[in-house]
Amino acid sequence: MEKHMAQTLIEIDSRIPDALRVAFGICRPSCPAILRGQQDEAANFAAVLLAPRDDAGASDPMDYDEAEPEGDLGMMFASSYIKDHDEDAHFGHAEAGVVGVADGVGGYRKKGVDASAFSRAIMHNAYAEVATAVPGTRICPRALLERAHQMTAAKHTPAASTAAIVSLAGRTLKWAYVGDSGFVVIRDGRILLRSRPQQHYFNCPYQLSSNQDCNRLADADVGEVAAKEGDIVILGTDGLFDNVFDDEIERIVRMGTALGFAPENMAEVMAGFACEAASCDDRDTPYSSLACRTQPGNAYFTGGKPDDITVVVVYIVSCPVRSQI
Ligand SMILES: [Mn+2]
Repeated sequence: MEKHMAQTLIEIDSRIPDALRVAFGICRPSCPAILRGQQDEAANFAAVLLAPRDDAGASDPMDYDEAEPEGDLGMMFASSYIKDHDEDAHFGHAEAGVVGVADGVGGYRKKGVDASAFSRAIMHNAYAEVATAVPGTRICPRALLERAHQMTAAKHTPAASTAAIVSLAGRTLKWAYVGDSGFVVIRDGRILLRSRPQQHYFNCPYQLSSNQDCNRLADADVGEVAAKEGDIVILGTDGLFDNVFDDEIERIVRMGTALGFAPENMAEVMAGFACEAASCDDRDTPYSSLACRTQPGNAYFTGGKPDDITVVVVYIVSCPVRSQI
């Protein structure tokens, strides 16, 4: 079953490398300022790790003929969850090769409804389906999301939720999502592909609920891509993607990879960085950029969006790994 990581911000904060902090221009609000000498040291370290990639020697994709090894790939994953209103939910099952996130629509809170009810139930039901499936079953994210939605709606569960599920079926990554919970697939330090948020209008994502008039699975964005060993999938709610730009995600992943981060470290640092960005009021974020582009009167809006932040980090590995959170 999903496990809400009960880390405190201070715990996560202590594990964000100073080099990353310096490189991204964020300060540590809860700790003494880094001394100048240490800052220079951290900046130099960051410069080495975060140097722009030299693509001059990159191979032409059309020349790609590296022999792919036989056999299935596996996934290792870990999650980090930093609560705000505590309306996000997630699950994962390494043996089945599937992870998911959901984000309860906060508007229900104002109506006196438990805004986490649908997000938690749909992730619970998705996990229950996976856990009771015949071992070796290849999970179709769309079918799983549809089944979990049906089970959740059948009980007239209140509120609504966005959701995203990614699976590894053999050597293929598959996905399905509704709304602005999403994912990126990173290969060789670069985003290979990413989900595109589905919104009715600014800050109103597509959402699943028990109401038949709401969005349905027919609205889900689905797809698949051939996976490779070494690929990294970052699954997250909008608490991540509204506060962290794609190039920042790439740099954090490159730095974490260079430092030999396990998925746990990568998830914590990614979530911790998103949390700091969310609380800044003088940084550009994806949220502020979109607000500036689409909302009249917000031409100079800066800052992040405080929110629940869920990050699930998946490493694609050469052989199935039997572990789970
Ligand atoms: Mn959210």
